[in-house]
Amino acid sequence: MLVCFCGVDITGGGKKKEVKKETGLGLSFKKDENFGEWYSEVVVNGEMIEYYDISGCYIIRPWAMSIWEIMQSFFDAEIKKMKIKNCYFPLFVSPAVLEKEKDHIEGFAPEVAWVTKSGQSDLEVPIAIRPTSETVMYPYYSKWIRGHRDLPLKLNQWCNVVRWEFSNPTPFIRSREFLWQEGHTAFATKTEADTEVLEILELYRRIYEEFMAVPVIKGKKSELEKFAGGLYTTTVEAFVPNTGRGIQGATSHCLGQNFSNMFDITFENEKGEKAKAWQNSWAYTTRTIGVMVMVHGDDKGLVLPPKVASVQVIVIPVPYKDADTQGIFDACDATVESLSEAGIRAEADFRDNYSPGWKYSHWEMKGVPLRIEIGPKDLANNQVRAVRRDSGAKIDLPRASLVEQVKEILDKIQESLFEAAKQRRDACIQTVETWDEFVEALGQRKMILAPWCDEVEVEKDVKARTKGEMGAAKSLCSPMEQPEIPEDFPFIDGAREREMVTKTEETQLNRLENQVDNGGGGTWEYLCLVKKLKVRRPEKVLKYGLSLLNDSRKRSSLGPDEWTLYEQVSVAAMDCQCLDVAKDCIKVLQKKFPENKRVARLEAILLEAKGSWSEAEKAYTSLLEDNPLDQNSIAVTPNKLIFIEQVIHRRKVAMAKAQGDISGAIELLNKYLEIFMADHDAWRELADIYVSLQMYKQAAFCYEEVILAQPTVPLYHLAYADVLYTLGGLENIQTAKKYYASTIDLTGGKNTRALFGICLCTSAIAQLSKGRNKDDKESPELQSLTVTALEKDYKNRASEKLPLLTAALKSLKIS
Ligand code: 87F
Repeated sequence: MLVCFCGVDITGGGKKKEVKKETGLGLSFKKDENFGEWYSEVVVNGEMIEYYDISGCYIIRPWAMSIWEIMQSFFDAEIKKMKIKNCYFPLFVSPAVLEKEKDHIEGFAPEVAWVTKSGQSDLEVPIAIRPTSETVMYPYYSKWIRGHRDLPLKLNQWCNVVRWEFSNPTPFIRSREFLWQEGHTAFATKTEADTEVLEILELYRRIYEEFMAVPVIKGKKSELEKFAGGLYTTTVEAFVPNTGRGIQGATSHCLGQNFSNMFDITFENEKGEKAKAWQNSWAYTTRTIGVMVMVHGDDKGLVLPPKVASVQVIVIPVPYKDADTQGIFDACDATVESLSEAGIRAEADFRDNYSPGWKYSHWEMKGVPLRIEIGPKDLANNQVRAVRRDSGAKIDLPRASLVEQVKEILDKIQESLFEAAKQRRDACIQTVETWDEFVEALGQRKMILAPWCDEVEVEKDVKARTKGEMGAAKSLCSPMEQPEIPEDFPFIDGAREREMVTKTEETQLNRLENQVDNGGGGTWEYLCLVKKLKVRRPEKVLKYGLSLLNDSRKRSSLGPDEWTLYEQVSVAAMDCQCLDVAKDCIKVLQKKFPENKRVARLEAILLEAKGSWSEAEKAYTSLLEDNPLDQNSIAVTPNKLIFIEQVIHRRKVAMAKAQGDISGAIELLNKYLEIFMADHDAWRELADIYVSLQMYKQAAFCYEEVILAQPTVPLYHLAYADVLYTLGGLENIQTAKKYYASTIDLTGGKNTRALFGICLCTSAIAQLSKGRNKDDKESPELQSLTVTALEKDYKNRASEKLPLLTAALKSLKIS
């Protein structure tokens, strides 16, 4: 998977500007010289924005509002086709509901604006102004959704929201109040929600590409950058070449069941069971307009794509002293009329206090796509002169075919604005393979496509490492359309667990595997798929990979992929203990890439596989020495960007474990964790080792770290609770009980082991707190609730074992 990266934080000119009276004489800043100032000037002189006396708030003038309305009509009609209905919820949020969502609001809290007074008197309870409407709407979703027939519930509202931004306000791009549409939908199934997320994302792409003529990349946000309250976030990302920054265009989130949990949005399904709704939310804002201005504007001012321009054609009379002024004016009128009749938005500028030259600059500043000039010569020749705003090209058009030709030109302008913007953007995309290339591209203000693993810690680390002049790098998205990876020697990290494989992928894999097994061809595709999906098929890879490598004609037809295959086969061979084959493959790679660290690592793994422990250790150590921590030490793989030391340290741990050297493994892991504290996998591994050695105290400490890093994985809560319970003691058992409870919470009430854990804890606490003060004691209601839940679970899933449970509970003295 490749991911788009770029420096963070798009900057326009935010400060309140010394606003000049508009003279029509042009801009005082050039786009390429002072982009921020240019932007502020262009939105003001183009009559889109007026600055206001509250920082971060702007007046949207009709010239910009009409663009918003055009997009609004498009989007509104499209969502209505999807049976989404408009509604309007209040602007104000009570603190009580806001609090309900506090976990995800937490990071946003400083941006929430509050009303604290009416007149001179303080309000009894301050009320918040909506920064987004989840908390406003979802309590009513909970009320309105009862049964499966109430679903789907699909609402949208067009409104304003307030987010008290502190960083550099910029008109349209980052303002404290902005306009948006926010869609909030609820479904009975995840599949329906997933489908809608993408349908909406496609509409957002169309807004940018078809209306704003701005190319965007559709993709999925990383775990770090997604909306924390949701399950996953999809996005359209635009790019502003002048700043070298990507900019989030619009987002469509699948919220999963997080909010239905929080707000109790449940329904009775067809089977009569209680189920939680699956929710989405999605929004685009007036930022669209700012991005469009940034992408297309030039040193003469705005450049509007015809599809969103409220005036597509401006007709300007050019009378000379002795010319037939009335004739020219009439021709202008007639031109506007025939264009308007054909549905083209045309106007004439008859003002007599401005010269034609002044008017040219004025309408250029406002970005009108096409100017039509009509002077005496045009009148005589029964033609008009058309001038394109985007290219400045001048074309004489016979009046007889005016409408068709203007239509055609407007279409061409729309198209070429998009094409030109795409070319400029594409020229700024850089695919990188190494950390050095990454840093270099970042310095050149490129949008970077980098191999990526989507691990929060790695992204945080990339951010930390790139802090500096350019602004730390953050990921924009993982594009949905993945380019071919142009690597001549990709690297497979065999040590990693495989990623999730979807049902479709699995079907495809099995189909291809059958085909290859039955001699139906497709060997190379099969090997590629195995690699792509990171599934383990060492025997097959070995068999079919070797069949390709041993056939010199087939092998050479692979081109640079030959090396990939050698590597894939060598890893598979080691997995199958065919060490001679592995050795041969690695030899070929050594010859081709003599200094390559990845090959060196393969050699080290081979030594390890052969049981040459001390040599392997030496090899790893020398790899580590070549790669001191503070140097550029990110290793790039086709699928992930990871730190080579990290890989090697972990490898050394694996080696110690394989040798049965458990205390060595513990020592290595502890050392490793001193450096890579955020590697929760390593904490988990260490915890498991401690549990196997019955060193529960140490294990508990490790699980605390694991849970800190991944607070929503029920398995870790359960493991931690088990360890604490085993440790014993009132305090530990009380904590254990909390963690059993959170396991139940996180699994939606479906964890029998945790339910039983609660019973155990309850019983133990009752024993341990005999004679203690009341607070330490267990409430009988909680006991009976858990017992009931457990019994219900047994009844549903293994009713024949119910007597066993009853007996067990009895022995615990809690039934
Ligand atoms: C600022 C203040 C308070 C973003 C905020 O993207 C809360 C928030 O929840 C907040 N800034 N967000 C995330 C908004 C998520 C989501 N809401 C509905 C969307 C689409 C529309």
